Amino acid sequence: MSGFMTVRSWGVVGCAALCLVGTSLATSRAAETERQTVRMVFTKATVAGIPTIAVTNLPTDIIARPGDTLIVTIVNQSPLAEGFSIDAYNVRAVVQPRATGTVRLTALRSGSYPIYCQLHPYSVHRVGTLLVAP
Ligand SMILES: [Cu+2]
Repeated sequence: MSGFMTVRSWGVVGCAALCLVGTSLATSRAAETERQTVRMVFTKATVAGIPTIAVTNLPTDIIARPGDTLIVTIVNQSPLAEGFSIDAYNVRAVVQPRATGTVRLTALRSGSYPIYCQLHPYSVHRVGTLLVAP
């Protein structure tokens, strides 16, 4: 990224050629390791007079860049074991109640991938997204 900024700082002289060089440098950046922490937050709610629970991953969505490695630390604040799945990367973790787990994804590919709990997929969770974009 710093190479791109250096090229851009030369000004508008020869902008077309320089911008092409700058774009090339920007897209060929070295892969990095990105870290994200997701907290699984447990709440009690009442729906139509019926006590129920909800578990929300915060942040719900994760954004990362292609080619990078992503390390996600999952802090489970729920009194239940919770799952953390991303099918496209064969991630299917289970984090015990009040515990912390880690998943590692390498060579990220552009696209959007659902993040969900495989233990309670249809009831108490809101599905999130891993967005991989330049
Ligand atoms: Cu769950």
